[in-house]
Amino acid sequence: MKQSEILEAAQYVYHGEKYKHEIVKLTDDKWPNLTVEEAYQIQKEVLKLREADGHTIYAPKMGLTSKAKWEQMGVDSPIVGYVFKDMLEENFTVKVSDYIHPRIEPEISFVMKNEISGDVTIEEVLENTDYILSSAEVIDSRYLNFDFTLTDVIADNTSASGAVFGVEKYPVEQLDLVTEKAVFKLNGDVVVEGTGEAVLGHPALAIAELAKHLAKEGKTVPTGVPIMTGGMTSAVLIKPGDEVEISYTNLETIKIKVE
Ligand code: OOG
Ligand code: MG
Repeated sequence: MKQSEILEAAQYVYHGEKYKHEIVKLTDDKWPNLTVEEAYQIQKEVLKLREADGHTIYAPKMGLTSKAKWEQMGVDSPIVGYVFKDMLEENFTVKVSDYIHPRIEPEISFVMKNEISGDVTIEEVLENTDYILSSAEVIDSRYLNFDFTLTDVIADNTSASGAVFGVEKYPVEQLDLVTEKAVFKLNGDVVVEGTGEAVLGHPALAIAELAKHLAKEGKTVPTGVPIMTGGMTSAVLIKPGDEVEISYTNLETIKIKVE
């Protein structure tokens, strides 16, 4: 793809996000052979367009790290995107009219104390972790019917659109992140549940994937900000009036009011 096409694709995707309308996916339309590398170039331009609109990057995030998500979305490769400051939900409330077709998914988040980069082990991730937070992500694919291929979703900043982080900080050595379980209740009924093991076998491996990805751009995993490791369950569609409650084995419960 020429640079002009990368920009054209980025503008097309960002228009869908900015004006909250569904778009036909890139690979259905002009770019059926979009590569992963081109998709990340488009994503980079989408991030720049968001920044040009006055928004600021908050933290990177990992996506498509669990079998539950792979089965739901039909894409089975981890991806990296970015959460912006304006995506942080206030007062544990999500307003559906701010989105196209929002879904919520439970995630374990890491806050790092030391920068890591390149090939790192689970142990190295854990040693360099400051603390863990419970979290929930609001995803909102800009694509029609939430239908996309790997490269489409990368270009669309991994459907990033909202995030809710718990406030309670948990020292990583006090937790077993493999067995840590999230139970997702919608209006009082359990709809999905999953453990940390679902996330690449160990959520720290999602951070290791991020370290590998960022190293290719000469970057390190940032410290001091919560980094989501990917949905532990399939994502759940929400509508106004819904009450979401995600309870974890040890981590703080996240309750979200949907308006
Ligand atoms: C892509 C976003 C993936 C996750 O946690 O798996 C993601 C999507 O499912 O729309 O954030
Ligand atoms: Mg997610």
